[in-house]
Amino acid sequence: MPVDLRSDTVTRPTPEMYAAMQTAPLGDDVLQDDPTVQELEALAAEMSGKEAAMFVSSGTQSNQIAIAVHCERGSSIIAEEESHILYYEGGGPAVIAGVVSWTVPSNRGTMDPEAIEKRILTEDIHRPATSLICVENTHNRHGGAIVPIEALWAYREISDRNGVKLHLDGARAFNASVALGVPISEVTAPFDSVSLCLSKGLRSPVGSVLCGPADFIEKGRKWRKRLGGGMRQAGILAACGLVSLRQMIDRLAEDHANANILANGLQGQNGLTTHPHLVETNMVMVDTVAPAAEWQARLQAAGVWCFPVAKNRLRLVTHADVSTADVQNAIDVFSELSRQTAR
Ligand code: TLP
Repeated sequence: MPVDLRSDTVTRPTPEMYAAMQTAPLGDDVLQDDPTVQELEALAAEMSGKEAAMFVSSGTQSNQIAIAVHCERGSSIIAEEESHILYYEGGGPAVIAGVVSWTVPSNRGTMDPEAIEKRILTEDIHRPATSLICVENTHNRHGGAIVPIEALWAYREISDRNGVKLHLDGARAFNASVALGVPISEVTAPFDSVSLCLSKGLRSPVGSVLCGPADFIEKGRKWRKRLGGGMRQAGILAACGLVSLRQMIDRLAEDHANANILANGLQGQNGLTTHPHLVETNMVMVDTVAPAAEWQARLQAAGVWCFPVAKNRLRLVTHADVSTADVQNAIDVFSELSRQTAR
């Protein structure tokens, strides 16, 4: 079996999930009478401390619905320059909501509040006025880095002062909550809306939840339908989401520990640089002297799967289907390839 470190999205459903799928009471969620979806939405709203929630097909759909609801066409959003919303969502903000995107650089995902405030455009006949600030926590392209809670509250202050909304791409917000040892509601509290993924570290096969005020979620339902995201007997998937939220959160600590072992095991290997002290959750970024695509191909041939995220950078992600023994195996494979490189 290969050691699959490509993403925490690759996990297979657990036996509890298969059992829950078989027995979940179902309805038609477009007609809003699927009890299992309703149960999941109520639980997600309660855990995130928001009024309401909506089950959606993916993290991408969740973020894009949030932007479309918060923003008038021709207005603008501010997002971190390496954010998933801008980097990996197919230009969704321009195509779907019709907004201009301004970027702000960051220190490993944490934007300087002043830099955000400088980017805010007030209403004027010329300007695409700012509607929304987007934050990603943990931050994917910054290697699973945590944006500290104090920074989140600083963003809230700016939002309030300028009358703009604040959205969290919390695809991996549970990783932040577990690593910080705080309930998820502390990570989500500063935000107007929050997207939480069930199909990353939490092992569901499909699905995310978008959480926020009741009127925001109501408008979101129309956007979800418009985007083709109205799912019928969706309770079969929501049943897995309930298992995710009830049983899969605490175990994320194991993924974090494995990422730490991995980073320490790779440190100092020839042709590679890792920074174990920067590993805060379940990702390890490895800088390579040779092109990352070459490393990827050699690793794949040796049974270790991962993705390059830049010309000379590989991303390794730990998750429930990667054990500590698998991590050790991956370290040994890297070690052998790195010795060959040295010869
Ligand atoms: N990220 C995927 C890829 O799209 C890169 C991954 O393997 O990490 N927000 C963040 C921060 C994400 O990392 C992802 C998925 C999403 C949103 C989108 O979620 P999905 O894949 O459910 O649309």
